[in-house]
Amino acid sequence: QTCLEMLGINKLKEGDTYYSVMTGNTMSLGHGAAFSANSPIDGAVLSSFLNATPEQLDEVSAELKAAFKALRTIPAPRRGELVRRIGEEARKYKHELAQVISLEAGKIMAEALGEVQEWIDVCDFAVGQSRMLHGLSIVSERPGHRMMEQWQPLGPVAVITAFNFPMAVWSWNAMLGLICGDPILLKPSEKAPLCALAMYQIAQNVLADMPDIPKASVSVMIGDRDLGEAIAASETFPLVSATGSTAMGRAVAQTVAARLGRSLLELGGNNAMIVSDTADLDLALRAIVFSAAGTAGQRCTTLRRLICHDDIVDSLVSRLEKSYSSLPIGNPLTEGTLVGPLIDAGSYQRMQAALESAKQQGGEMVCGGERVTEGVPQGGYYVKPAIVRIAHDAPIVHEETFAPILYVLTYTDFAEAVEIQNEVPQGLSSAVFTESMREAEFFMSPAGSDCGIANVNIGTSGAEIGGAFGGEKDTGGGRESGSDAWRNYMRRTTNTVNYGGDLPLAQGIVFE
Ligand code: UN1
Repeated sequence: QTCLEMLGINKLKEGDTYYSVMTGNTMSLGHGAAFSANSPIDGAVLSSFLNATPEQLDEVSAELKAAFKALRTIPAPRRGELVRRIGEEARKYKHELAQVISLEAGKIMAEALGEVQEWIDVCDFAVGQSRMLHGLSIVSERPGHRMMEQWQPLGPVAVITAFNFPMAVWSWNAMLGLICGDPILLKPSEKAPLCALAMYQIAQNVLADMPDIPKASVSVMIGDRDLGEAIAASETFPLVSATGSTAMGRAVAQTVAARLGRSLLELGGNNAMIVSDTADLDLALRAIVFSAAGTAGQRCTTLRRLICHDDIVDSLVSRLEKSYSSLPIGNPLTEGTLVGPLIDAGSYQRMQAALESAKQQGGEMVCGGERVTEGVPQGGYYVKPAIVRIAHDAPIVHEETFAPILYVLTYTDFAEAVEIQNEVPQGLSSAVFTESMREAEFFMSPAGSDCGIANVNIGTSGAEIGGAFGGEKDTGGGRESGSDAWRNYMRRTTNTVNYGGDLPLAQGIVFE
Protein backbone atom coordinates (compact mmCIF):
# COMPACT_ATOMS: atom_id res chain seq x y z
CA GLN A 1 0.00 0.00 0.00
CA THR A 2 2.97 2.36 0.32
CA CYS A 3 3.07 2.51 -3.47
CA LEU A 4 -0.38 4.17 -3.40
CA GLU A 5 0.96 6.79 -0.98
CA MET A 6 4.12 7.37 -2.98
CA LEU A 7 2.02 7.94 -6.08
CA GLY A 8 -0.35 10.24 -4.17
CA ILE A 9 -3.42 8.28 -5.18
CA ASN A 10 -4.39 7.50 -1.58
CA LYS A 11 -5.68 11.11 -1.52
CA LEU A 12 -7.99 10.77 -4.50
CA LYS A 13 -10.92 9.80 -2.30
CA GLU A 14 -13.51 10.87 0.23
CA GLY A 15 -13.57 8.63 3.25
CA ASP A 16 -12.95 5.18 1.87
CA THR A 17 -14.45 5.82 -1.54
CA TYR A 18 -12.21 6.79 -4.43
CA TYR A 19 -13.21 9.41 -6.98
CA SER A 20 -14.68 8.06 -10.20
CA VAL A 21 -14.69 11.28 -12.19
CA MET A 22 -11.43 13.15 -12.67
CA THR A 23 -10.66 15.85 -15.18
CA GLY A 24 -8.03 17.89 -13.39
CA ASN A 25 -10.60 20.63 -12.77
CA THR A 26 -13.25 18.37 -11.30
CA MET A 27 -12.85 15.41 -9.00
CA SER A 28 -15.97 13.72 -7.75
CA LEU A 29 -17.44 10.50 -6.55
CA GLY A 30 -19.58 8.49 -8.91
CA HIS A 31 -23.36 8.78 -8.63
CA GLY A 32 -24.03 5.12 -9.41
CA ALA A 33 -23.81 1.81 -7.60
CA ALA A 34 -20.93 0.93 -5.30
CA PHE A 35 -18.35 -1.63 -6.29
CA SER A 36 -14.94 -2.68 -5.10
CA ALA A 37 -11.89 -4.04 -6.84
CA ASN A 38 -10.11 -7.02 -5.35
CA SER A 39 -6.55 -8.12 -5.72
CA PRO A 40 -6.23 -11.37 -7.64
CA ILE A 41 -3.26 -12.14 -5.39
CA ASP A 42 -5.37 -12.95 -2.32
CA GLY A 43 -8.87 -11.69 -3.09
CA ALA A 44 -8.50 -8.79 -0.62
CA VAL A 45 -10.44 -5.61 -1.33
CA LEU A 46 -8.05 -3.01 -2.72
CA SER A 47 -10.38 -0.13 -3.49
CA SER A 48 -14.01 0.97 -3.38
CA PHE A 49 -15.77 3.17 -5.90
CA LEU A 50 -19.21 4.35 -6.98
CA ASN A 51 -19.84 3.96 -10.70
CA ALA A 52 -19.71 7.18 -12.70
CA THR A 53 -23.03 7.57 -14.50
CA PRO A 54 -23.93 8.58 -18.07
CA GLU A 55 -25.27 11.90 -16.64
CA GLN A 56 -21.82 12.61 -15.23
CA LEU A 57 -20.41 12.03 -18.70
CA ASP A 58 -22.27 15.16 -19.86
CA GLU A 59 -20.27 17.36 -17.47
CA VAL A 60 -17.03 15.69 -18.42
CA SER A 61 -17.84 16.06 -22.12
CA ALA A 62 -18.15 19.83 -21.70
CA GLU A 63 -14.70 19.95 -20.09
CA LEU A 64 -13.17 17.76 -22.76
CA LYS A 65 -14.59 19.90 -25.55
CA ALA A 66 -13.21 23.05 -23.91
CA ALA A 67 -9.85 21.34 -23.43
CA PHE A 68 -9.79 20.36 -27.10
CA LYS A 69 -10.29 23.96 -28.20
CA ALA A 70 -7.11 24.94 -26.38
CA LEU A 71 -5.06 21.82 -27.02
CA ARG A 72 -5.56 21.79 -30.78
CA THR A 73 -3.77 25.13 -31.22
CA ILE A 74 -0.82 24.38 -28.93
CA PRO A 75 2.11 23.48 -31.22
CA ALA A 76 2.59 19.74 -31.49
CA PRO A 77 6.20 19.83 -30.20
CA ARG A 78 4.90 21.54 -27.05
CA ARG A 79 2.40 18.72 -26.68
CA GLY A 80 5.40 16.44 -27.18
CA GLU A 81 7.06 18.20 -24.25
CA LEU A 82 4.04 17.26 -22.11
CA VAL A 83 4.48 13.63 -23.11
CA ARG A 84 8.25 13.81 -22.56
CA ARG A 85 7.66 14.97 -18.99
CA ILE A 86 4.99 12.30 -18.43
CA GLY A 87 7.60 9.74 -19.51
CA GLU A 88 10.11 11.21 -17.04
CA GLU A 89 7.53 11.05 -14.25
CA ALA A 90 6.71 7.43 -15.12
CA ARG A 91 10.45 6.62 -14.99
CA LYS A 92 10.66 8.19 -11.55
CA TYR A 93 7.80 6.07 -10.22
CA LYS A 94 8.41 2.98 -12.32
CA HIS A 95 8.62 0.62 -9.39
CA GLU A 96 5.51 1.95 -7.62
CA LEU A 97 3.51 1.90 -10.84
CA ALA A 98 4.54 -1.71 -11.43
CA GLN A 99 3.45 -2.60 -7.91
CA VAL A 100 -0.03 -1.20 -8.56
CA ILE A 101 -0.25 -3.29 -11.75
CA SER A 102 0.87 -6.34 -9.84
CA LEU A 103 -1.65 -5.75 -7.04
CA GLU A 104 -4.57 -5.18 -9.40
CA ALA A 105 -3.80 -7.43 -12.36
CA GLY A 106 -1.69 -10.07 -10.62
CA LYS A 107 1.27 -9.71 -12.97
CA ILE A 108 4.68 -10.82 -11.80
CA MET A 109 6.92 -7.84 -11.07
CA ALA A 110 9.22 -8.47 -14.06
CA GLU A 111 6.24 -8.24 -16.40
CA ALA A 112 4.65 -5.34 -14.52
CA LEU A 113 7.92 -3.41 -14.80
CA GLY A 114 7.95 -4.34 -18.48
CA GLU A 115 4.48 -2.91 -18.87
CA VAL A 116 5.53 0.43 -17.32
CA GLN A 117 8.54 0.31 -19.65
CA GLU A 118 6.12 0.03 -22.61
CA TRP A 119 4.53 3.26 -21.41
CA ILE A 120 7.95 4.95 -21.10
CA ASP A 121 8.99 3.67 -24.52
CA VAL A 122 5.83 4.93 -26.19
CA CYS A 123 6.47 8.35 -24.59
CA ASP A 124 9.88 8.49 -26.26
CA PHE A 125 8.33 7.39 -29.53
CA ALA A 126 5.54 9.97 -29.29
CA VAL A 127 7.94 12.81 -28.43
CA GLY A 128 9.82 12.20 -31.68
CA GLN A 129 6.57 11.81 -33.58
CA SER A 130 5.36 15.17 -32.25
CA ARG A 131 7.79 16.82 -34.68
CA MET A 132 6.83 14.53 -37.54
CA LEU A 133 3.07 14.86 -38.05
CA HIS A 134 3.85 15.18 -41.74
CA GLY A 135 1.40 15.47 -44.56
CA LEU A 136 2.07 14.98 -48.26
CA SER A 137 2.64 17.57 -50.91
CA ILE A 138 0.77 16.50 -54.06
CA VAL A 139 1.13 17.74 -57.64
CA SER A 140 -2.00 19.29 -59.09
CA GLU A 141 -3.30 18.61 -62.61
CA ARG A 142 -4.26 22.30 -62.87
CA PRO A 143 -1.82 25.07 -63.81
CA GLY A 144 -1.07 27.53 -61.01
CA HIS A 145 -2.29 25.12 -58.34
CA ARG A 146 -0.74 23.21 -55.50
CA MET A 147 -2.18 20.43 -53.35
CA MET A 148 -1.23 19.22 -49.90
CA GLU A 149 -2.44 17.17 -47.00
CA GLN A 150 -2.49 18.31 -43.40
CA TRP A 151 -3.12 16.22 -40.33
CA GLN A 152 -5.25 18.05 -37.79
CA PRO A 153 -6.23 17.22 -34.21
CA LEU A 154 -9.34 15.05 -34.20
CA GLY A 155 -11.15 15.81 -30.93
CA PRO A 156 -11.60 14.16 -27.54
CA VAL A 157 -10.71 10.47 -27.70
CA ALA A 158 -12.22 7.85 -25.38
CA VAL A 159 -10.03 4.92 -24.39
CA ILE A 160 -11.70 1.82 -22.94
CA THR A 161 -9.16 -0.65 -21.57
CA ALA A 162 -8.95 -4.18 -20.18
CA PHE A 163 -7.49 -5.44 -16.90
CA ASN A 164 -4.52 -7.27 -18.39
CA PHE A 165 -2.58 -4.28 -19.75
CA PRO A 166 -4.03 -1.50 -17.58
CA MET A 167 -1.19 0.96 -18.24
CA ALA A 168 0.35 0.01 -21.59
CA VAL A 169 -2.85 0.13 -23.63
CA TRP A 170 -3.90 3.52 -22.24
CA SER A 171 -0.41 4.87 -22.87
CA TRP A 172 -0.28 3.69 -26.50
CA ASN A 173 -3.48 5.62 -27.15
CA ALA A 174 -3.03 8.53 -24.79
CA MET A 175 0.60 9.45 -25.50
CA LEU A 176 -0.05 9.52 -29.25
CA GLY A 177 -3.46 11.13 -28.87
CA LEU A 178 -1.95 13.93 -26.76
CA ILE A 179 0.80 14.80 -29.23
CA CYS A 180 -1.91 14.80 -31.92
CA GLY A 181 -3.85 17.41 -29.92
CA ASP A 182 -6.65 15.25 -28.53
CA PRO A 183 -7.79 15.25 -24.89
CA ILE A 184 -8.06 11.68 -23.62
CA LEU A 185 -10.83 10.20 -21.48
CA LEU A 186 -9.93 6.84 -19.99
CA LYS A 187 -12.56 4.36 -18.89
CA PRO A 188 -10.47 1.59 -17.33
CA SER A 189 -11.45 -1.96 -16.53
CA GLU A 190 -13.34 -2.07 -13.24
CA LYS A 191 -10.78 -4.69 -12.22
CA ALA A 192 -7.91 -2.19 -12.46
CA PRO A 193 -9.20 1.25 -11.42
CA LEU A 194 -6.22 2.18 -9.23
CA CYS A 195 -3.93 1.85 -12.23
CA ALA A 196 -6.08 4.51 -13.90
CA LEU A 197 -5.80 6.77 -10.86
CA ALA A 198 -2.03 6.28 -10.80
CA MET A 199 -1.68 7.25 -14.47
CA TYR A 200 -3.98 10.21 -13.94
CA GLN A 201 -1.88 11.39 -11.01
CA ILE A 202 1.38 11.03 -12.93
CA ALA A 203 -0.06 13.14 -15.76
CA GLN A 204 -1.52 15.74 -13.38
CA ASN A 205 1.86 16.08 -11.60
CA VAL A 206 3.24 17.16 -14.96
CA LEU A 207 0.25 19.28 -15.98
CA ALA A 208 0.57 21.26 -12.72
CA ASP A 209 3.79 22.75 -14.15
CA MET A 210 2.43 23.37 -17.65
CA PRO A 211 -0.38 25.91 -17.17
CA ASP A 212 -0.81 26.45 -20.91
CA ILE A 213 -2.12 22.90 -21.31
CA PRO A 214 -5.65 22.16 -20.07
CA LYS A 215 -5.70 19.74 -17.16
CA ALA A 216 -8.72 17.93 -18.56
CA SER A 217 -6.47 16.74 -21.42
CA VAL A 218 -5.94 13.68 -19.24
CA SER A 219 -9.27 12.62 -17.73
CA VAL A 220 -10.64 9.46 -16.18
CA MET A 221 -14.12 8.09 -15.54
CA ILE A 222 -14.64 4.85 -13.70
CA GLY A 223 -17.88 3.05 -14.34
CA ASP A 224 -19.59 -0.03 -15.66
CA ARG A 225 -21.07 -1.11 -18.95
CA ASP A 226 -23.69 1.68 -18.92
CA LEU A 227 -20.92 4.25 -18.92
CA GLY A 228 -19.11 2.40 -21.72
CA GLU A 229 -22.30 2.43 -23.80
CA ALA A 230 -22.85 6.13 -23.13
CA ILE A 231 -19.29 6.87 -24.23
CA ALA A 232 -19.71 4.85 -27.42
CA ALA A 233 -22.95 6.71 -28.19
CA SER A 234 -21.60 10.18 -27.37
CA GLU A 235 -20.92 12.63 -30.23
CA THR A 236 -18.18 14.12 -28.05
CA PHE A 237 -15.81 11.37 -29.17
CA PRO A 238 -14.97 11.19 -32.86
CA LEU A 239 -12.81 8.21 -31.93
CA VAL A 240 -13.42 5.45 -29.39
CA SER A 241 -10.51 3.09 -28.82
CA ALA A 242 -11.55 -0.16 -27.12
CA THR A 243 -9.56 -3.15 -25.92
CA GLY A 244 -11.21 -6.29 -24.62
CA SER A 245 -13.42 -9.14 -25.74
CA THR A 246 -14.76 -9.51 -29.25
CA ALA A 247 -18.33 -9.28 -27.89
CA MET A 248 -17.54 -5.95 -26.20
CA GLY A 249 -15.80 -4.63 -29.31
CA ARG A 250 -18.68 -5.61 -31.57
CA ALA A 251 -21.13 -3.74 -29.33
CA VAL A 252 -18.92 -0.64 -29.15
CA ALA A 253 -18.23 -0.65 -32.90
CA GLN A 254 -21.91 -0.87 -33.80
CA THR A 255 -22.88 1.97 -31.48
CA VAL A 256 -20.03 4.15 -32.71
CA ALA A 257 -20.79 3.29 -36.35
CA ALA A 258 -24.45 4.24 -35.93
CA ARG A 259 -23.34 7.84 -35.32
CA LEU A 260 -20.61 7.51 -38.00
CA GLY A 261 -17.80 7.82 -35.48
CA ARG A 262 -14.59 5.85 -35.71
CA SER A 263 -13.59 2.98 -33.51
CA LEU A 264 -10.14 1.53 -32.96
CA LEU A 265 -10.42 -2.05 -31.75
CA GLU A 266 -7.99 -4.46 -30.11
CA LEU A 267 -10.01 -7.56 -29.37
CA GLY A 268 -9.40 -11.24 -28.82
CA GLY A 269 -6.57 -13.33 -30.12
CA ASN A 270 -6.21 -17.07 -30.63
CA ASN A 271 -2.56 -16.99 -31.47
CA ALA A 272 -0.68 -19.87 -33.00
CA MET A 273 2.93 -20.87 -33.45
CA ILE A 274 3.98 -23.29 -36.16
CA VAL A 275 6.99 -25.37 -35.18
CA SER A 276 8.65 -26.81 -38.26
CA ASP A 277 10.72 -30.01 -38.33
CA THR A 278 13.68 -27.76 -39.14
CA ALA A 279 13.15 -25.51 -36.09
CA ASP A 280 15.77 -24.73 -33.45
CA LEU A 281 13.86 -26.49 -30.70
CA ASP A 282 15.83 -25.01 -27.80
CA LEU A 283 14.84 -21.57 -28.95
CA ALA A 284 11.26 -22.65 -29.65
CA LEU A 285 10.90 -24.18 -26.20
CA ARG A 286 11.79 -20.93 -24.42
CA ALA A 287 9.51 -18.91 -26.68
CA ILE A 288 6.60 -21.30 -26.13
CA VAL A 289 6.86 -21.25 -22.34
CA PHE A 290 7.00 -17.45 -22.15
CA SER A 291 4.21 -16.95 -24.69
CA ALA A 292 1.87 -19.66 -23.38
CA ALA A 293 2.37 -19.65 -19.61
CA GLY A 294 3.63 -16.08 -19.06
CA THR A 295 1.13 -13.59 -17.62
CA ALA A 296 -0.80 -16.77 -16.64
CA GLY A 297 -2.10 -16.95 -20.21
CA GLN A 298 -3.85 -13.59 -19.89
CA ARG A 299 -2.40 -11.60 -22.78
CA CYS A 300 -4.27 -10.94 -26.00
CA THR A 301 -1.09 -12.21 -27.62
CA THR A 302 -0.78 -15.35 -25.46
CA LEU A 303 0.17 -18.47 -27.42
CA ARG A 304 -2.89 -20.71 -27.44
CA ARG A 305 -2.29 -23.09 -30.35
CA LEU A 306 0.99 -24.88 -31.04
CA ILE A 307 1.01 -26.37 -34.53
CA CYS A 308 3.83 -28.93 -34.55
CA HIS A 309 5.30 -30.98 -37.35
CA ASP A 310 4.47 -34.70 -36.83
CA ASP A 311 8.14 -35.65 -36.61
CA ILE A 312 8.97 -33.42 -33.66
CA VAL A 313 5.69 -33.19 -31.73
CA ASP A 314 6.35 -35.99 -29.25
CA SER A 315 9.79 -34.85 -28.23
CA LEU A 316 8.74 -31.21 -28.06
CA VAL A 317 5.70 -32.00 -25.90
CA SER A 318 7.74 -34.03 -23.46
CA ARG A 319 10.30 -31.23 -23.15
CA LEU A 320 7.48 -28.74 -22.62
CA GLU A 321 5.89 -30.92 -19.97
CA LYS A 322 9.18 -31.02 -18.12
CA SER A 323 9.63 -27.29 -18.33
CA TYR A 324 6.02 -26.66 -17.18
CA SER A 325 6.53 -28.91 -14.16
CA SER A 326 9.20 -26.61 -12.75
CA LEU A 327 7.44 -23.27 -13.35
CA PRO A 328 7.34 -21.29 -10.09
CA ILE A 329 3.67 -20.44 -9.49
CA GLY A 330 2.68 -18.06 -6.73
CA ASN A 331 2.66 -14.55 -5.36
CA PRO A 332 3.54 -12.26 -8.27
CA LEU A 333 5.22 -9.78 -5.91
CA THR A 334 7.70 -12.45 -4.80
CA GLU A 335 10.94 -12.55 -6.72
CA GLY A 336 11.38 -15.67 -8.80
CA THR A 337 7.68 -16.29 -9.45
CA LEU A 338 6.97 -16.80 -13.14
CA VAL A 339 3.24 -17.53 -13.05
CA GLY A 340 0.90 -15.37 -10.97
CA PRO A 341 -2.83 -15.78 -10.35
CA LEU A 342 -5.79 -15.68 -12.70
CA ILE A 343 -7.72 -12.45 -12.43
CA ASP A 344 -10.72 -13.91 -10.57
CA ALA A 345 -12.98 -16.87 -9.84
CA GLY A 346 -14.90 -16.41 -13.08
CA SER A 347 -11.70 -16.76 -15.04
CA TYR A 348 -10.86 -19.98 -13.18
CA GLN A 349 -14.33 -21.37 -13.92
CA ARG A 350 -14.04 -20.53 -17.61
CA MET A 351 -10.69 -22.27 -17.73
CA GLN A 352 -12.13 -25.40 -16.11
CA ALA A 353 -15.10 -25.36 -18.49
CA ALA A 354 -12.77 -25.08 -21.49
CA LEU A 355 -10.68 -28.02 -20.28
CA GLU A 356 -13.87 -30.04 -19.78
CA SER A 357 -15.00 -29.23 -23.33
CA ALA A 358 -11.56 -30.13 -24.66
CA LYS A 359 -11.79 -33.55 -23.02
CA GLN A 360 -15.26 -34.10 -24.44
CA GLN A 361 -14.01 -33.12 -27.87
CA GLY A 362 -11.30 -35.77 -27.83
CA GLY A 363 -8.51 -33.79 -26.17
CA GLU A 364 -5.81 -35.59 -24.24
CA MET A 365 -4.56 -33.77 -21.14
CA VAL A 366 -0.78 -33.68 -21.10
CA CYS A 367 -0.37 -31.71 -17.89
CA GLY A 368 -1.70 -28.92 -15.70
CA GLY A 369 -5.09 -27.27 -15.39
CA GLU A 370 -5.57 -27.89 -11.68
CA ARG A 371 -5.79 -25.23 -9.02
CA VAL A 372 -2.73 -24.68 -6.85
CA THR A 373 -3.49 -24.00 -3.18
CA GLU A 374 -0.19 -24.78 -1.46
CA GLY A 375 2.65 -22.30 -1.25
CA VAL A 376 0.49 -19.55 -2.72
CA PRO A 377 -1.47 -16.75 -1.03
CA GLN A 378 -4.91 -17.96 0.02
CA GLY A 379 -7.91 -16.38 -1.68
CA GLY A 380 -6.32 -16.13 -5.13
CA TYR A 381 -6.92 -18.42 -8.10
CA TYR A 382 -3.58 -19.98 -8.98
CA VAL A 383 -3.46 -22.71 -11.62
CA LYS A 384 -0.94 -24.94 -13.27
CA PRO A 385 -0.68 -23.95 -16.92
CA ALA A 386 -2.23 -26.70 -19.02
CA ILE A 387 -1.15 -28.52 -22.18
CA VAL A 388 -3.76 -30.44 -24.17
CA ARG A 389 -3.20 -32.48 -27.34
CA ILE A 390 -6.26 -32.17 -29.52
CA ALA A 391 -7.48 -32.00 -33.14
CA HIS A 392 -7.06 -28.61 -34.81
CA ASP A 393 -10.76 -28.45 -35.69
CA ALA A 394 -12.18 -29.22 -32.23
CA PRO A 395 -14.60 -26.32 -31.58
CA ILE A 396 -12.98 -25.32 -28.28
CA VAL A 397 -9.66 -24.74 -30.06
CA HIS A 398 -11.30 -22.00 -32.10
CA GLU A 399 -12.36 -20.07 -28.99
CA GLU A 400 -10.22 -17.74 -26.92
CA THR A 401 -10.16 -18.82 -23.27
CA PHE A 402 -8.31 -16.14 -21.29
CA ALA A 403 -6.25 -18.59 -19.24
CA PRO A 404 -3.07 -20.64 -19.65
CA ILE A 405 -4.23 -23.50 -21.89
CA LEU A 406 -1.97 -24.53 -24.74
CA TYR A 407 -3.55 -26.73 -27.39
CA VAL A 408 -1.03 -28.86 -29.27
CA LEU A 409 -2.03 -29.64 -32.85
CA THR A 410 -0.07 -31.42 -35.58
CA TYR A 411 0.61 -31.06 -39.29
CA THR A 412 2.43 -32.83 -42.10
CA ASP A 413 2.84 -30.22 -44.88
CA PHE A 414 3.77 -26.64 -44.21
CA ALA A 415 0.89 -25.28 -46.33
CA GLU A 416 -1.52 -27.29 -44.16
CA ALA A 417 0.03 -25.77 -41.03
CA VAL A 418 -0.63 -22.27 -42.36
CA GLU A 419 -4.22 -23.21 -43.13
CA ILE A 420 -4.68 -24.45 -39.58
CA GLN A 421 -3.13 -21.25 -38.28
CA ASN A 422 -5.62 -19.18 -40.30
CA GLU A 423 -8.78 -21.21 -39.71
CA VAL A 424 -9.90 -19.48 -36.47
CA PRO A 425 -12.06 -16.34 -36.30
CA GLN A 426 -9.37 -14.28 -34.54
CA GLY A 427 -6.33 -12.76 -36.26
CA LEU A 428 -4.00 -11.02 -33.81
CA SER A 429 -0.58 -12.66 -33.49
CA SER A 430 1.21 -15.62 -35.04
CA ALA A 431 4.68 -17.10 -35.21
CA VAL A 432 6.72 -19.70 -37.02
CA PHE A 433 9.85 -21.44 -35.80
CA THR A 434 11.81 -22.64 -38.76
CA GLU A 435 15.32 -22.63 -40.15
CA SER A 436 13.91 -22.84 -43.68
CA MET A 437 13.98 -19.55 -45.53
CA ARG A 438 11.21 -20.78 -47.81
CA GLU A 439 8.89 -21.58 -44.92
CA ALA A 440 9.63 -18.28 -43.17
CA GLU A 441 9.02 -16.23 -46.30
CA PHE A 442 5.87 -18.18 -47.20
CA PHE A 443 4.55 -17.57 -43.69
CA MET A 444 4.97 -13.79 -44.14
CA SER A 445 3.73 -13.78 -47.75
CA PRO A 446 0.22 -12.86 -48.98
CA ALA A 447 -0.66 -16.56 -48.81
CA GLY A 448 0.78 -16.91 -45.32
CA SER A 449 -0.42 -15.86 -41.87
CA ASP A 450 -3.58 -13.72 -41.95
CA CYS A 451 -2.76 -12.05 -38.61
CA GLY A 452 -1.72 -8.49 -37.84
CA ILE A 453 1.49 -9.83 -36.31
CA ALA A 454 3.49 -12.60 -38.02
CA ASN A 455 6.82 -13.40 -36.34
CA VAL A 456 9.73 -15.63 -37.30
CA ASN A 457 11.68 -17.42 -34.56
CA ILE A 458 10.05 -15.25 -31.88
CA GLY A 459 6.97 -16.03 -29.77
CA THR A 460 3.53 -14.51 -30.31
CA SER A 461 3.63 -12.18 -27.29
CA GLY A 462 5.89 -9.36 -26.24
CA ALA A 463 5.64 -7.02 -29.23
CA GLU A 464 7.74 -3.84 -29.27
CA ILE A 465 6.01 -0.46 -29.28
CA GLY A 466 7.72 0.67 -32.51
CA GLY A 467 5.53 -1.57 -34.66
CA ALA A 468 1.83 -1.14 -35.31
CA PHE A 469 0.03 -3.45 -32.88
CA GLY A 470 -3.29 -5.12 -33.69
CA GLY A 471 -4.98 -7.73 -35.81
CA GLU A 472 -7.62 -8.75 -38.29
CA LYS A 473 -11.01 -10.49 -38.35
CA ASP A 474 -12.52 -10.86 -34.84
CA THR A 475 -9.53 -9.00 -33.44
CA GLY A 476 -11.11 -5.85 -34.81
CA GLY A 477 -8.69 -4.46 -37.40
CA GLY A 478 -7.18 -1.65 -35.30
CA ARG A 479 -3.50 -0.76 -35.18
CA GLU A 480 -2.06 1.06 -32.19
CA SER A 481 1.29 2.23 -30.86
CA GLY A 482 4.11 2.45 -33.44
CA SER A 483 4.51 2.91 -37.19
CA ASP A 484 1.84 5.29 -38.52
CA ALA A 485 -0.77 4.49 -35.83
CA TRP A 486 -0.69 8.20 -34.84
CA ARG A 487 -2.89 8.91 -37.86
CA ASN A 488 -5.81 7.28 -36.06
CA TYR A 489 -5.88 10.27 -33.72
CA MET A 490 -5.95 12.93 -36.42
CA ARG A 491 -8.18 14.02 -39.27
CA ARG A 492 -6.79 14.58 -42.72
CA THR A 493 -7.51 17.71 -44.70
CA THR A 494 -6.74 17.94 -48.40
CA ASN A 495 -5.93 21.52 -49.38
CA THR A 496 -5.88 22.76 -52.96
CA VAL A 497 -4.41 26.23 -53.41
CA ASN A 498 -4.82 28.33 -56.55
CA TYR A 499 -1.95 30.82 -56.92
CA GLY A 500 -2.75 31.64 -60.55
CA GLY A 501 -5.10 34.27 -61.94
CA ASP A 502 -7.43 31.81 -63.66
CA LEU A 503 -9.95 29.27 -62.47
CA PRO A 504 -9.28 26.02 -64.36
CA LEU A 505 -11.57 23.15 -63.31
CA ALA A 506 -10.39 19.62 -62.63
CA GLN A 507 -11.00 16.94 -65.25
CA GLY A 508 -10.85 19.73 -67.87
CA ILE A 509 -14.48 20.67 -67.34
CA VAL A 510 -15.58 23.89 -69.00
CA PHE A 511 -18.44 25.64 -67.18
CA GLU A 512 -19.23 29.01 -68.68
C1 UN1 B 1 -2.52 -7.34 -24.84
O1 UN1 B 1 -2.39 -8.52 -24.51
O2 UN1 B 1 -3.59 -6.74 -24.71
O3 UN1 B 1 2.80 -8.01 -27.31
C2 UN1 B 1 -1.43 -6.51 -25.34
C3 UN1 B 1 2.48 -8.08 -26.14
C4 UN1 B 1 2.35 -6.80 -25.37
C5 UN1 B 1 0.98 -6.23 -25.48
C6 UN1 B 1 -0.12 -7.20 -25.31
N1 UN1 B 1 3.31 -5.85 -25.87
O4 UN1 B 1 2.25 -9.13 -25.58
